[in-house]
Amino acid sequence: MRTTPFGLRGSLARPVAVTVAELREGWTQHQAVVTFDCATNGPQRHAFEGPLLREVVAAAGPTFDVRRRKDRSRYVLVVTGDDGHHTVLSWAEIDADFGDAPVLLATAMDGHALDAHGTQLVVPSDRCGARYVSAVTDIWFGSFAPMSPSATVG
Ligand SMILES: Nc1nc2c(c(=O)[nH]1)N[C@H]1C(S)=C(S)[C@@H](COP(=O)(O)O)O[C@H]1N2
Ligand SMILES: [Mo]
Repeated sequence: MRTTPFGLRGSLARPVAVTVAELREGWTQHQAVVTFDCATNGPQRHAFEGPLLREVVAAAGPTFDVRRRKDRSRYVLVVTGDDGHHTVLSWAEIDADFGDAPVLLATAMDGHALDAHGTQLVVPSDRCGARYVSAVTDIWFGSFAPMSPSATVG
């Protein structure tokens, strides 16, 4: 069980450690009732509550040029759980100008507070459960350059 905060790091002006209590108090809470499927456990239905991931990351000061959509479209997030399970989202999936997915960092599941367990990533648009990372320990935000740039970017 986790009582420690998760780290929010990467290309951010203000990298921070954030507790579930801070997620609850610092941002508007959104609700999502979701059904996701798992190859081994079958379908699951849960009610989650928590802030939008994009609002929590925005508060940490992403270093992209917020006025330029092409710049924003190059960023990704890597979300890691305490067992090492990790998954990737693109910033564009959750950016209101692109996919606008209401991805949450849950503070409660089915009415039970997640303070002791740690926050859980909630991806309501996913049909598969794999990205519902629980007991989150780290979120990394940043971008990659293509390994062998073959064209001028800009
Ligand atoms: N930290 C962590 N979160 C995780 C996983 C995991 O292995 N570790 N498995 C994912 C998968 S594959 C599914 S289907 C959902 C639900 O898994 P559960 O039935 O074990 O709760 O949790 C997701 N979140
Ligand atoms: Mo799964």
